[in-house]
Amino acid sequence: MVHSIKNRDIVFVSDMDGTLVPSRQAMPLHFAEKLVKLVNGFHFYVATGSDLCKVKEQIPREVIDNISGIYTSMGNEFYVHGERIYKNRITPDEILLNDLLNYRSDTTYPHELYENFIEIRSGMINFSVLGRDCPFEAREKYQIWDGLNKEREKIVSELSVKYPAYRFLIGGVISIDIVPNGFGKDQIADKVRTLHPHEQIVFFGDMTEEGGNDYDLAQKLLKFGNTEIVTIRTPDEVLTYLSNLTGMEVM
Ligand code: M1P
Repeated sequence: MVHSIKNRDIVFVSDMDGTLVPSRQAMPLHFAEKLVKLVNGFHFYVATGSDLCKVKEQIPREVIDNISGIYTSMGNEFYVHGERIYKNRITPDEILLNDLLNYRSDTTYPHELYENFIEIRSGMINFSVLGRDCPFEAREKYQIWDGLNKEREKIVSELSVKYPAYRFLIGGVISIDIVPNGFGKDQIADKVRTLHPHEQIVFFGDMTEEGGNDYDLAQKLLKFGNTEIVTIRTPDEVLTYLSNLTGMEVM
């Protein structure tokens, strides 16, 4: 059984927040067990805007140890079984950082704000007007408010015009991922295609539409060809897809 799966020559690449787990939540153990069974014999990579610290909070060790690798911080770091293979560095633009401070002080969001609102990661910045150190209830409250008031969309469209050398992307539910051109998730397409020049690549992502932080990666993979993009609405859809493909009943 495992032998026939290995011969299928498919490589999976999957976003994390909103795709394998609801944003910033931990993967339940029963989900992790099913995922490990379903991807046994395949190459499976995680491609996330988040950093390793958050990945470890959300993805059980059993999954991390059994998949091919994890691209974190939009592909600016790469880990295999927890060991770092490379890391990119950038020097954040001071004027841009100042603009982010102004968006934070000028927000019309009517509730409490929290700390850690500019998180500088390898090769990228994550900006959240609300602040990353918020409790889950505040995250939900901001998500609803932002859905009505479009604060993140407005920031993205203004900053995209002012800083054409950067990409501003909505990934999760409270923040914006910011990368200099060339340091975005699309770099993961180059890396995975180089590692697997002939295999079919299947990409799972929830933000594959234009403006979402999976879009550039999806488009680059499509450009290389021999790729399927699977837009995910809930993590169970990943298991259903894998289950249908492998013929394994694990639901
Ligand atoms: O992958 C994109 C982002 O997903 C989450 O965003 P939020 O906190 O806005 O829901 C986080 O994991 C964030 O770190 C990540 O960049």
